[in-house]
Amino acid sequence: MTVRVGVIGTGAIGQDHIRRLECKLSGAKVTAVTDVNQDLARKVANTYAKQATVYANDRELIAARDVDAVLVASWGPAHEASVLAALEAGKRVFCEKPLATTADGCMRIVEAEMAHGKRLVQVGFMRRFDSGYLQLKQALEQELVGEPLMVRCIHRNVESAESYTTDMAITDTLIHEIDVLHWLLNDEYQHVRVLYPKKTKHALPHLQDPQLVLLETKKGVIIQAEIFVNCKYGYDIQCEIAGEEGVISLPDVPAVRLCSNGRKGTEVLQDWKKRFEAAYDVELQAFIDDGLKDEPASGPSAWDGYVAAVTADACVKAQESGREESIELPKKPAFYQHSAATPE
Ligand code: NAI
Ligand code: NAD
Ligand code: ISE
Repeated sequence: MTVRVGVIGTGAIGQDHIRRLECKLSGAKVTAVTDVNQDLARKVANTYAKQATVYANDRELIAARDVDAVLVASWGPAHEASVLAALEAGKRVFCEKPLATTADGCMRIVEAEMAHGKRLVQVGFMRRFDSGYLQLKQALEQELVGEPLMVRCIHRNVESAESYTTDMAITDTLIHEIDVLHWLLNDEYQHVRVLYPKKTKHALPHLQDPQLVLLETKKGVIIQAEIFVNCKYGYDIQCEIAGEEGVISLPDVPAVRLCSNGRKGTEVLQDWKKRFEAAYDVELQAFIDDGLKDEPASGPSAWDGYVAAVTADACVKAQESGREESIELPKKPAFYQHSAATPE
């Protein structure tokens, strides 16, 4: 059996996902694509999925009889409408982060999915599938460092586009730490503060970069997360957890060590594509496997998307106020209590 996938948004990550569905993963085939930029959609279909039909918009793609599941990789503000339309049609949907750009939008998706009665949505929080983060999770569960006390994270990008704004440091970038850290720590966020250090000369006038986000969890763990999206030297993701009995850190990506011309060192990756390539493969294969078995979606859920959005809203509020802001979440509905791929 094959899951026939329709892809909405054929930009950077849409193309990447089409390639992995067509060439790397098993049990899937891309039968449809669309993009508001129709020329791009045609070009991408022609390059990576010649058999796919190019649709004029997301609605026509979702309605297509040869589309069993939908993958949303358009820009963030378009996600909610496509996900709600897929749910209305009763189709599985893998949605890149953010699930929606507002907490209310995520809640509308949560409500639509609960009304449908079966989990159909998986959010593209791929770090939960990354072997390094999984090793950290296992080490915490085995109590190798005892109770976690403090976390230090780094999320650096080489440079940001002109369209990237100060709030996107939270909603587009920190959103990955927001998702993965509460899952790692098995804890909930309580307060947040955002500090603005001296601004880099490489950031455009409208962008505050770097930023330092201080999150406190209900169990009292303090997280210090640096977001620096014009760091120039490379794509760098770090995470260190200090516990009562020791410290654990995210493993570095294996890379050849080169000694030459009086220097010793390794190459630094330049973007997210290679850094999380294996995690993207595993997250999408999990989505396809759930479809093949006709089981509820087991990856990061619409509720996880909602938790991330509520937390991101509080972080943006803290950016604007310069003060500590609280993060308040309603109780997790029973519908979302169990999730095989993302143990709580
Ligand atoms: P992109 O700008 O390269 O591609 C987005 C594409 O969507 C564009 O081709 C655009 O024309 C199209 N599009 C926008 N609205 C649309 C709509 N309503 N219907 C159809 N097509 C539409 O952006 P990129 O980098 O591919 O990002 C796409 C999504 O993937 C974003 O939500 C982003 O946050 C997420 N992303 C996730 C990453 C991860 O590590 N999980 C990494 C990069 C992006
Ligand atoms: P992109 O700009 O390269 O691609 C977005 C594409 O969506 C563009 O081709 C655009 O024309 C199209 N598009 C926009 N609105 C649309 C609509 N309404 N209908 C159809 N197509 C539409 O962006 P990207 O880097 O590929 O990012 C896309 C999404 O993926 C974003 O949500 C981003 O946050 C997410 N993303 C996630 C990761 C990750 O690590 N998980 C990495 C990159 C991007
Ligand atoms: C991008 O959308 C991603 O999701 C990347 O993982 C992140 O590093 C980058 O900052 C975002 O813009």
